[in-house]
Amino acid sequence: VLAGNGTKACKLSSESSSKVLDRLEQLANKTFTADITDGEDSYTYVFQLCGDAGGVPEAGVIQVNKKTNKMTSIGLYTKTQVIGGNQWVLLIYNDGEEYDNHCGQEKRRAMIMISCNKNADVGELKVFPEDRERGNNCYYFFELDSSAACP
Ligand code: M6P
Ligand code: MN
Repeated sequence: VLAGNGTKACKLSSESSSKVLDRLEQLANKTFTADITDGEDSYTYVFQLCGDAGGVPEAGVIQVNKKTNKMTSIGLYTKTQVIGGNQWVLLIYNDGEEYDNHCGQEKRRAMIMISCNKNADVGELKVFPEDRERGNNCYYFFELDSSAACP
Protein backbone atom coordinates (compact mmCIF):
# COMPACT_ATOMS: atom_id res chain seq x y z
CA VAL A 1 0.00 0.00 0.00
CA LEU A 2 1.35 3.40 -0.96
CA ALA A 3 -0.80 5.43 1.40
CA GLY A 4 1.34 7.65 3.56
CA ASN A 5 4.14 7.53 1.05
CA GLY A 6 3.82 11.19 0.12
CA THR A 7 5.19 11.93 -3.34
CA LYS A 8 8.07 9.46 -3.20
CA ALA A 9 6.29 6.84 -5.30
CA CYS A 10 6.44 9.18 -8.30
CA LYS A 11 9.61 8.27 -10.12
CA LEU A 12 11.29 11.36 -11.45
CA SER A 13 14.37 11.64 -13.55
CA SER A 14 15.86 14.75 -12.01
CA GLU A 15 16.44 16.40 -8.66
CA SER A 16 14.77 19.64 -9.77
CA SER A 17 11.60 17.77 -10.75
CA SER A 18 11.48 16.14 -7.33
CA LYS A 19 11.70 19.56 -5.71
CA VAL A 20 8.71 20.78 -7.70
CA LEU A 21 6.76 17.70 -6.71
CA ASP A 22 7.58 18.30 -3.05
CA ARG A 23 5.57 21.51 -3.32
CA LEU A 24 2.51 19.35 -3.85
CA GLU A 25 2.97 17.23 -0.72
CA GLN A 26 -0.36 18.38 0.74
CA LEU A 27 -2.17 16.84 -2.24
CA ALA A 28 -0.68 13.39 -1.71
CA ASN A 29 -3.00 10.68 -0.44
CA LYS A 30 -6.07 12.61 -1.56
CA THR A 31 -8.39 11.36 -4.27
CA PHE A 32 -9.91 13.71 -6.83
CA THR A 33 -12.73 12.92 -9.22
CA ALA A 34 -14.30 14.68 -12.17
CA ASP A 35 -17.20 13.73 -14.41
CA ILE A 36 -17.73 14.42 -18.09
CA THR A 37 -20.16 13.37 -20.79
CA ASP A 38 -18.66 12.82 -24.23
CA GLY A 39 -21.31 12.05 -26.83
CA GLU A 40 -23.00 8.85 -25.73
CA ASP A 41 -20.36 8.04 -23.12
CA SER A 42 -20.09 9.34 -19.59
CA TYR A 43 -16.89 9.01 -17.63
CA THR A 44 -15.63 9.54 -14.15
CA TYR A 45 -11.94 10.35 -13.88
CA VAL A 46 -10.02 9.56 -10.73
CA PHE A 47 -6.73 11.29 -9.97
CA GLN A 48 -4.31 10.53 -7.20
CA LEU A 49 -0.91 12.18 -6.93
CA CYS A 50 1.73 9.46 -6.82
CA GLY A 51 -0.72 6.80 -5.65
CA ASP A 52 -2.77 4.01 -7.21
CA ALA A 53 -5.80 5.85 -8.60
CA GLY A 54 -8.92 3.72 -8.23
CA GLY A 55 -6.68 0.99 -6.85
CA VAL A 56 -5.12 0.41 -10.27
CA PRO A 57 -1.39 -0.30 -9.79
CA GLU A 58 0.83 2.60 -10.92
CA ALA A 59 -2.09 4.58 -12.36
CA GLY A 60 -2.06 8.28 -11.53
CA VAL A 61 -5.28 8.89 -13.43
CA ILE A 62 -7.93 6.41 -14.46
CA GLN A 63 -11.06 6.73 -16.53
CA VAL A 64 -14.19 4.85 -15.49
CA ASN A 65 -16.90 4.35 -18.08
CA LYS A 66 -20.08 4.94 -16.11
CA LYS A 67 -22.16 2.60 -18.25
CA THR A 68 -19.82 -0.37 -18.33
CA ASN A 69 -17.66 0.39 -15.26
CA LYS A 70 -14.63 -0.32 -17.44
CA MET A 71 -11.49 1.19 -15.90
CA THR A 72 -8.75 2.48 -18.14
CA SER A 73 -5.40 3.78 -16.96
CA ILE A 74 -4.72 7.02 -18.80
CA GLY A 75 -1.30 7.64 -17.23
CA LEU A 76 1.15 6.19 -14.74
CA TYR A 77 2.57 8.05 -11.76
CA THR A 78 5.70 5.99 -12.21
CA LYS A 79 6.10 7.79 -15.56
CA THR A 80 5.61 11.34 -14.38
CA GLN A 81 6.99 14.54 -15.83
CA VAL A 82 6.61 17.71 -13.85
CA ILE A 83 7.11 21.34 -14.78
CA GLY A 84 6.93 24.02 -12.12
CA GLY A 85 6.20 27.69 -12.76
CA ASN A 86 5.73 30.47 -10.25
CA GLN A 87 1.96 30.16 -10.03
CA TRP A 88 1.43 26.65 -11.38
CA VAL A 89 2.66 23.10 -11.64
CA LEU A 90 2.04 20.95 -14.69
CA LEU A 91 2.00 17.19 -14.20
CA ILE A 92 2.22 14.81 -17.13
CA TYR A 93 1.44 11.14 -16.60
CA ASN A 94 2.66 8.98 -19.47
CA ASP A 95 2.23 5.38 -20.57
CA GLY A 96 -1.47 4.84 -20.02
CA GLU A 97 -3.31 2.10 -21.90
CA GLU A 98 -2.80 2.07 -25.65
CA TYR A 99 -5.46 3.36 -28.00
CA ASP A 100 -6.76 0.72 -30.39
CA ASN A 101 -8.03 2.99 -33.16
CA HIS A 102 -6.83 6.51 -32.39
CA CYS A 103 -3.59 8.46 -32.20
CA GLY A 104 -1.51 5.85 -33.99
CA GLN A 105 -2.23 3.42 -31.18
CA GLU A 106 0.08 5.32 -28.87
CA LYS A 107 -0.25 5.10 -25.11
CA ARG A 108 -2.70 7.41 -23.41
CA ARG A 109 -1.37 10.46 -21.60
CA ALA A 110 -2.89 12.64 -18.89
CA MET A 111 -1.92 16.22 -18.07
CA ILE A 112 -2.95 18.04 -14.92
CA MET A 113 -2.48 21.77 -14.55
CA ILE A 114 -2.45 22.79 -10.90
CA SER A 115 -2.91 26.52 -10.50
CA CYS A 116 -2.18 28.68 -7.48
CA ASN A 117 -5.26 29.75 -5.59
CA LYS A 118 -4.54 31.04 -2.12
CA ASN A 119 -8.13 30.50 -1.08
CA ALA A 120 -8.29 26.88 -2.17
CA ASP A 121 -6.59 24.32 0.01
CA VAL A 122 -7.74 21.93 -2.64
CA GLY A 123 -10.19 22.97 -5.34
CA GLU A 124 -12.32 20.94 -7.65
CA LEU A 125 -10.87 18.81 -10.41
CA LYS A 126 -12.06 20.04 -13.78
CA VAL A 127 -11.83 17.92 -16.91
CA PHE A 128 -11.47 19.11 -20.50
CA PRO A 129 -12.57 17.25 -23.63
CA GLU A 130 -10.11 14.56 -24.73
CA ASP A 131 -7.90 15.45 -27.69
CA ARG A 132 -7.68 12.28 -29.78
CA GLU A 133 -8.34 13.29 -33.38
CA ARG A 134 -4.70 13.33 -34.44
CA GLY A 135 -1.99 10.93 -35.47
CA ASN A 136 -0.09 11.21 -32.20
CA ASN A 137 0.44 13.40 -29.11
CA CYS A 138 -3.12 12.96 -27.91
CA TYR A 139 -3.98 13.84 -24.32
CA TYR A 140 -6.51 14.07 -21.53
CA PHE A 141 -6.35 17.39 -19.70
CA PHE A 142 -7.38 18.42 -16.19
CA GLU A 143 -7.20 21.52 -14.06
CA LEU A 144 -7.03 21.85 -10.30
CA ASP A 145 -6.83 24.96 -8.11
CA SER A 146 -4.74 24.64 -5.00
CA SER A 147 -2.70 26.73 -2.61
CA ALA A 148 -0.05 24.01 -3.00
CA ALA A 149 0.94 25.51 -6.34
CA CYS A 150 1.47 28.99 -4.87
CA PRO A 151 4.99 30.38 -4.43
C1 M6P B 1 -12.59 4.61 -24.73
C2 M6P B 1 -12.18 5.78 -23.87
C3 M6P B 1 -11.97 7.02 -24.70
C4 M6P B 1 -10.98 6.74 -25.80
C5 M6P B 1 -11.41 5.54 -26.61
C6 M6P B 1 -10.34 5.17 -27.61
O1 M6P B 1 -13.83 4.85 -25.28
O2 M6P B 1 -11.02 5.44 -23.20
O3 M6P B 1 -11.49 8.08 -23.89
O4 M6P B 1 -10.83 7.85 -26.65
O5 M6P B 1 -11.63 4.42 -25.76
O6 M6P B 1 -10.84 4.18 -28.44
P1 M6P B 1 -9.87 3.22 -29.21
O7 M6P B 1 -9.15 2.38 -28.20
O8 M6P B 1 -10.79 2.42 -30.06
O9 M6P B 1 -8.92 4.06 -30.02
MN1 MN C 1 -9.67 0.81 -26.99
